[in-house]
Amino acid sequence: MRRRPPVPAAARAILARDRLALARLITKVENRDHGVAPVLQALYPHTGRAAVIGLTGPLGVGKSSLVNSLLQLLRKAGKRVGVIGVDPSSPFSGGSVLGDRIRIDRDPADTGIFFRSMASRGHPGGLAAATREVVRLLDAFGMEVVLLETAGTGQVDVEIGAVASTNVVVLVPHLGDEVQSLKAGLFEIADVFCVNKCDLPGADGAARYLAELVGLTPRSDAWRPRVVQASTVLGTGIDELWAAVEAHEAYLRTSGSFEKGNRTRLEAEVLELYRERILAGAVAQVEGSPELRRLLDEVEARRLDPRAAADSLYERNHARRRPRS
Ligand SMILES: Nc1nc2c(ncn2[C@@H]2O[C@H](COP(=O)(O)OP(=O)(O)O)[C@@H](O)[C@H]2O)c(=O)[nH]1
Ligand SMILES: [Mg+2]
Repeated sequence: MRRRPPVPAAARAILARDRLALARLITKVENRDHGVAPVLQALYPHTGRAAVIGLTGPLGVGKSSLVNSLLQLLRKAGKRVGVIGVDPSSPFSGGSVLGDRIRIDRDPADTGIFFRSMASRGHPGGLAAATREVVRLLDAFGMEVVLLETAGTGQVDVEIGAVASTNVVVLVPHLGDEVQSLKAGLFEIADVFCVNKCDLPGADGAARYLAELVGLTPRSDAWRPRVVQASTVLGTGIDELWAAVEAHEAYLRTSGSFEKGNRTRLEAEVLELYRERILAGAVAQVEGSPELRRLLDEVEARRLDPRAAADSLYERNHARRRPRS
């Protein structure tokens, strides 16, 4: 048997609920610093307990507000909660989805809450991998629930949706353009629909429309997505929303779907990490090489187009052992 390597200090700090250590490790994970590998390895046996709940939907529907409302509810129930905001909308500033427009009402001394925003820039294809690792850090830290907010741009939501075991798709009464986002794959990932802002007119109609759509759309499992109405302004429907999330989590456990989904998630993660390593290695292999410089000279002189240059690099460096057809 392989001897277990010693547990790194940073991993011990996470298990001891050291918030500063958690923040530092998250930064390393975000930067795809491979140095965290031994820490993640040591923490892995301490993970798998947190419920990971995604909230997604178009910008401005009230996801952050709902996260805030759910936080109050969960904290009252004594649950420790981690929140991750994944923000594809501000690629340049790396600004946060959480805690800027919507004030989170939290007691700074409350150690049962941890927030983090992650910008989606700088994760070429690896955003889900980074998010999964951050979730795992929060899980090892002892968070019982991790809420994952993504800011509604279709592909990113679907990608991040694959990280959560239950996904809430948030919409508002006047569906309008948002029906488009349902077409962009959000409908398929929804386990629960939340019609937020039900203090505005039209909520009943939107909920009925969604329920009808749910009834018409076949799913690969036996879960029938629930449709709930909520208003963070009135404070209504938050209990129902959480009850619907818990019902789905319970369904996953009793039906065996959790294990199946978990295996799918783990497969996606391993493959994504594999892709990330291959990419990094393959690019590093040619970066700054005389061959690349020579090709660039050709491209610059317009004797070769960029795509042909990339093809040439690929052919010479990575396709050698493949039999030619
Ligand atoms: N009328 C109404 N407005 C809400 C409700 N929940 C959130 N809002 C408002 O909707 C806007 C966007 O909320 P936010 O939580 O940032 O949405 P996000 O972009 O989906 O995270 C803010 O101005 C909120 O005050 C609600 O239940 N009713
Ligand atoms: Mg938000």
